[in-house]
Amino acid sequence: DFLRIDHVGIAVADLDGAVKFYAETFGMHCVHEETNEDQGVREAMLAVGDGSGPRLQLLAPLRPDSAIAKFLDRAGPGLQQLAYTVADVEATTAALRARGLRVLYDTPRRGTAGSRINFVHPKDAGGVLVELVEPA
Ligand code: V0V
Repeated sequence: DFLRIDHVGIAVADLDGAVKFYAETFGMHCVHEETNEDQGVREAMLAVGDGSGPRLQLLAPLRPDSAIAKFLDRAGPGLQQLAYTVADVEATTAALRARGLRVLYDTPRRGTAGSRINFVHPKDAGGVLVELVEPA
């Protein structure tokens, strides 16, 4: 089951520049930064307000063949994904597959801060790349 919105992911070309823009323009600060070689991203998590709600994830590509680099080439910077917190990523994957949706990985991969993640193909979810996040 989907428990809540975990984060909203935004593709950016320049991570440091984007973090600075969000801080200076919207007063949001970075609470976590990490490089994920498997996903080919450098990412920053920003808290909104008191940080109790969903976060904003800024995603910059590490390499030209990464999902974020392809997204930037095709669509330019902007909203790339909507991520939901789930209790059990394998169970949610099985339930969505049973409903005929394509979930990308056979085995969950490593996401932010040791979470386990998977993705629903955007063509099977109304044009939205849906990420499933089981927190560490
Ligand atoms: C592609 N499409 C999208 C989209 N990416 N639509 C909405 N939102 C997106 N983000 C559309 C695209 O416009 C094409 O539509 C069609 O999908 C192409 O599908 P495809 O040929 O199967 O695939 P690609 O090569 O465009 O790749 C799309 C997928 C790829 C979703 C398969 O981006 C992927 O594997 N994403 C999962 C991994 C990821 O996004 N990692 C970065 C975040 P038309 O033109 O045919 O109509 S890492 C992360 O979130 C972490 C670490 C974390 O949260 O912990």
